[in-house]
Amino acid sequence: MFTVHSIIGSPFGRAVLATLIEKDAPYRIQALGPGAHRGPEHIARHPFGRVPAIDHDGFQLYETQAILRYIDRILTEPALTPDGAKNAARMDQVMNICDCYFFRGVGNVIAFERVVGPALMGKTPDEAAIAAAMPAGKLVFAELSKLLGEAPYFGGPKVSLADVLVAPHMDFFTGIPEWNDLTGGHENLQRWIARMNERPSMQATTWPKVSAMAA
Ligand SMILES: N[C@@H](CCC(=O)N[C@@H](CS)C(=O)NCC(=O)O)C(=O)O
Repeated sequence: MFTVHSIIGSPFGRAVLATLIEKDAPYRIQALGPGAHRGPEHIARHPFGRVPAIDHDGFQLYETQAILRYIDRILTEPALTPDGAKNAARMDQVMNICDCYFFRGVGNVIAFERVVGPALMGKTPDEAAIAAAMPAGKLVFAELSKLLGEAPYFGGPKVSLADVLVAPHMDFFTGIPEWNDLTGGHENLQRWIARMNERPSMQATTWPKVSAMAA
């Protein structure tokens, strides 16, 4: 049994849940209340005060990429790491782009201001912050589109950890006014997120579904 400590709405937390669902693994969500990720109980689990963190039969782990790779190593079917060094390297590259350039500076500004802040804190979007983040967003979307090319998934013909990590971040953007500007000319990304959103792992981990599971 995997226990996933997360905040409802966290795209990293959603990536862990989606990976567990792709593997048909048993899990439960331990949702943290407002501010609890900075409280002593969670800091003991994750000294940097972030989510997600998992507990797997007493083994504790934080950092989403490490968690996804751990799950893929211990539950080997279906494999979520591509065969072949080049496709595996593309998967790794896209996962790092997600963490270093997509979430940081783009997702945590634009998706936060448009979706997460209003939903969780009743915040009014900071339009100036969104506008300032758009050049970085356009670069990230252009690069992801280039790396995806005509392949169905970032690691090639089969879904991989890269897709499961990026999709929850990208999904926030599909319903916001910036979507067309960010994906204009990158129709392969639009097709890719539609393909990902058809997967049971994404359908089972929408914000309302995770809220209901955590209740
Ligand atoms: N590198 C971390 C990033 C996790 C992260 O930034 N999570 C966000 C939620 S999506 C968080 O915990 N935010 C709370 C905060 O920054 O106070 C990972 O991959 O797990």
